[in-house]
Amino acid sequence: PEETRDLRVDGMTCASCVGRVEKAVKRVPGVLEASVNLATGGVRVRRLAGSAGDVALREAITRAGYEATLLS
Ligand code: 9UX
Repeated sequence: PEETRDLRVDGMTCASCVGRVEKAVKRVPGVLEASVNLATGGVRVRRLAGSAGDVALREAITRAGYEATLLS
């Protein structure tokens, strides 16, 4: 089964930021899809249930140079 996580990402200001964040999150094992909403500063992640941990998601975004907060 799949599950969805929403995170807020601070520091994204342009389309390249969106690409960086999506690419970074998609590289986390178990992640199926990552889509950023630049207007809201959110990223919705679809992943295999019980795969990538929330910490791994946050760290991937942090390593890409942005601040991430898990919302749900
Ligand atoms: Mo362009 Mo977005 O440098 O940080 S990638 S504003």
